[in-house]
Amino acid sequence: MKTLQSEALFQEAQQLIPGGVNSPVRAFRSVGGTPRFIDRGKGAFITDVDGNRYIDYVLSWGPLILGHAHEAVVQAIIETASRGTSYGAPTQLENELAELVIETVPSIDMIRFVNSGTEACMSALRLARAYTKRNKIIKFAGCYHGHADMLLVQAGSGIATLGLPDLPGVPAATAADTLTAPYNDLDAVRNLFEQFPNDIAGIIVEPIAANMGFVLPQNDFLQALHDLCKQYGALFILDEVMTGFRAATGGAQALWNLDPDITCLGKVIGGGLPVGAYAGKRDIMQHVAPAGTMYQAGTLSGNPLAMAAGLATLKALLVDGLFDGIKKMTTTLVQGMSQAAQLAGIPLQIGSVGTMFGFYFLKTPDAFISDYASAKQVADTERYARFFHAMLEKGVYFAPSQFEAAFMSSAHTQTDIQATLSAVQSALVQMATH
Ligand code: KE4
Repeated sequence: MKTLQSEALFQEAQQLIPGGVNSPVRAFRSVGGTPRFIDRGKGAFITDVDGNRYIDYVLSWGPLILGHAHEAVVQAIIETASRGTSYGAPTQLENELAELVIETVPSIDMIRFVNSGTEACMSALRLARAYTKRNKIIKFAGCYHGHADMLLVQAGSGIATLGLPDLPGVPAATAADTLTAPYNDLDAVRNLFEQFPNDIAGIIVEPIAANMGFVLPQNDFLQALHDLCKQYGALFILDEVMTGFRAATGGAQALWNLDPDITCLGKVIGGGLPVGAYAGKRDIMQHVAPAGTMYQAGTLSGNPLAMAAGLATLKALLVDGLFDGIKKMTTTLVQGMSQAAQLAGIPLQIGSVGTMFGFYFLKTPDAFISDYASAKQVADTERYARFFHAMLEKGVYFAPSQFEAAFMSSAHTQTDIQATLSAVQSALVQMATH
């Protein structure tokens, strides 16, 4: 596969931008090789600057649930931009997207738009602290909620991928208010509440731990967390930046009948443009300035282009049957990959929820990954790296990290799934034999 253009651009980029990328996980550090510089995308495909074409299961890390350059999304951006790109003043588009999200996600009464998932989670925690007048928060090792100081403690995603040390640049005092527990370990959370019965403002959790790979909550873990929050007067914050409109149209909370106090959103609600949001119960959200006194602001928050892209995406996604079609495609691919691994005798832990999925190569066949410690211990990252490159060579683009999830779009077809599965089969056979 020719990669001369990507190599040249990567060389240049490394002189200009730290690590040559504007977000660490893009740098291929954990899988090796040269990151592909993408020239364009259409539907399920991306094409790099050397003309190599790939079936894309990263989809910009989740946002592009309709695939690349979807007609309705592109048209919405063009039309909106032709009237102006930003005003720093309210627009009707913000009301429309707010209304659509509130209608679709069961627990939400009010919403505030920001520009990223990081901003959404950071603001949600400030709100929980303002509302409860408490300082401590609980997060889970291996979960990632963006790069705000207090959320980098034992975080997942790029930190897990690169095996970075905890916290350069984060003051110890800040980290001290962030308590961590293993995902799926309710006793550890109970102990933290017993240790700090009146100090915990909230728990923030990914309903599917998809920044340490793909770990599902076990035995009512999430509802039990919410019950503990109620018992101790803390807020239950669901980080649905990734799972929102992906696990189900109403998010994981709709699927599993959860009723969080605050929900963080991002990715899909921006349709590929920068949008995040924190949202929740009216009496809590009314604490946010200028309605209340908890301050959060943003020059480009609610930006018309981003609102238009998000609206076009959600309107198309919510058409009857579309989401279920993507979900079926996801299930077909996951079942096929599981069968291919069994046939090749390669231990694989694979799962999906709605339109998102993830898989681990396991060092031992009987291992089961249920939290960050087991993910780091038994995930075969070497094998993942080999698989990643074998698939890249065959024109299939998965995440350049074992500790990330994968995503499906409405643009992927049965033909694409079959092509992916034949690439998976031959890659796994190749790997099993040497
Ligand atoms: P952003 O600030 O990157 O928009 O969102 C942060 C965030 C918050 N919560 C969850 C559950 C997330 O998955 C993310 C961001 N996800 C990563 C991929 N796992 C973004 C990719 C990257 O960092 O380049």
